[in-house]
Amino acid sequence: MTDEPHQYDLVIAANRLPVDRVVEDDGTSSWGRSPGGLVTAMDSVMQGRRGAWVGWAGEVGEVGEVGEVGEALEPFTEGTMYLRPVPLSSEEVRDYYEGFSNDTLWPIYHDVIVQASFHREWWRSYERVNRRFAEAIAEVAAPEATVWVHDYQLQLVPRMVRELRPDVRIGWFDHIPFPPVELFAQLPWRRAVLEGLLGADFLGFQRVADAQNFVRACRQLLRAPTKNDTVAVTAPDGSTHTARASAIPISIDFQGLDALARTPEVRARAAELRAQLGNPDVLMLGVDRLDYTKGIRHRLKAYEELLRDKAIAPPEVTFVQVATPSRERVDSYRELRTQVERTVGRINGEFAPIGSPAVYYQHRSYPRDEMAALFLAADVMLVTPLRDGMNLVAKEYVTCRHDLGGALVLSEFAGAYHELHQAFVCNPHDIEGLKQTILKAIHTPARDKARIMRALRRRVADHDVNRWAERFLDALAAAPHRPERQERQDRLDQESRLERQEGEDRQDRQDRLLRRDPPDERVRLTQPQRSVHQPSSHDHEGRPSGPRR
Ligand code: ADQ
Repeated sequence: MTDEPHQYDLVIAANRLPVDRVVEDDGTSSWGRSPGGLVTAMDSVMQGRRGAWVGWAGEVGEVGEVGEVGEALEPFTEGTMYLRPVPLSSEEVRDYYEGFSNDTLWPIYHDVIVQASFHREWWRSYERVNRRFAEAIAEVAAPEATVWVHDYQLQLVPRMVRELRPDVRIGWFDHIPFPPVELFAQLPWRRAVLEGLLGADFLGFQRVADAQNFVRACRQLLRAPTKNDTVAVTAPDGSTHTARASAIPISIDFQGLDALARTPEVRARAAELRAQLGNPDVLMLGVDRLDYTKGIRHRLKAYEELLRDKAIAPPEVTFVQVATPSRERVDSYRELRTQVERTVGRINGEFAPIGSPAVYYQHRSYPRDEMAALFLAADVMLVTPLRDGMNLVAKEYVTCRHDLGGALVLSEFAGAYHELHQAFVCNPHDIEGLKQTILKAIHTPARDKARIMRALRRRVADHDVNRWAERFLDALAAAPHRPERQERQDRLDQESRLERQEGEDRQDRQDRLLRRDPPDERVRLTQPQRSVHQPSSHDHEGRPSGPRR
């Protein structure tokens, strides 16, 4: 492939290119593909097409005049994909990326868990970088190509591309939540953002509520005519089109990860990890980017209280928290790191005997096989975000549990909850409820947990990342109409859900009769206990456990 313009019929645009620079021992460096579901999915949809990916390579240009960018990296080919780097200056990394994307948009789109910062120079940088992306896309896209733009860093790109290349079909996918209009309205540049997005023919969101929030924002803030999931758009030049917004939840490469977790090496490593941790009865695990949206502090608070209540104790119960370094130059992230590390120190200082930490804290990244081993080793996976677009960790955990072991504690504020609602569901703001849910995840009988795990795995296997990508591209091709395949599939999904529900209800009734569970038993914390205690089959809201919700 060469870098001749206008020849790629599928163009992906995302803030980052799917590659990382790999530095060898002798100091030479090359580009290696970064692992991840998105890349796998894009690989599969690019089969038989000429595909290009436009994004920042993570290299920072020289400090200089605003707008001056470092030496542009030459385009290159990786596997089947043509990669077109978009250069950023260090000021742009600061203003467009760390500033506007991560300190203005990120907080607003995540329920303002921390205060958003508004700076006009950040906005100008965001506009400028979005234009650079749009120009690069317009340059590589073939006539009538499909352009798929990803995420909140590139919300102005759809309209800019439309103006430059009215012949192409434009889709945008939102990896994070789209906020309710009351929060979105705080953004001083709210109109420009909505107008930017409305350059797309189709907009995909993680949840139905996100798509609805977007359509409502268009109606209320732009006074745009809307009908169900569509918005009628009139551009400044008088041209019109209809944009459609719908939920298409992202997923992971189920087959690939499942196969990895079944390898003898990963199984052996999982056993080795447990042994290194002192073979606890219960190993709890948290895996997150170190981000205030992930609810790490709430999780630690609940865990600390359980230790104080003597409901659990090391070495029988222990907790590994893996926190990937993230956005370390943004103040709120630095503060979070300090708070988390202080709390971990306090918990270990107060509750852990010498040689048996209550929390193992790992502030680093791991390769995929090590992550798979950790997932396979963990009895209870704590996914407790305060707000999360999807949360792939929840899906990765159940994918690795081919042994049907383990229990997933999942926040109802993660997009994943809408697909994995059979998990041990919690509201992370309710510390008492979170404690109860953790205990319930520990104590539910293995047979019931296996049944839940089977249902969760089935969902992820049926809705993997390839299916997500296909659904998105189908929806984009058919927009503003619903694709036929989607309508048919929705009908099938609903039928099989109803059938499954009936079967599970029957099974649950039988189980209850056999066990004669009292209908409203709660896990009690009042009796001090050394470690693991009596199982209960009901969660903190008194609902029966199992795949019913
Ligand atoms: P993120 O907020 O980055 O993504 P998430 O969905 O949890 O979050 O994905 C994180 C990924 O990083 C997972 O694949 C996980 O395994 C990996 N990871 C985490 N810690 C790691 C470590 N220490 N070492 C190695 N790998 C690690 C955004 C949105 C999410 C949405 C995704 C995809 O915020 O809500 O699910 O995009 O759309």
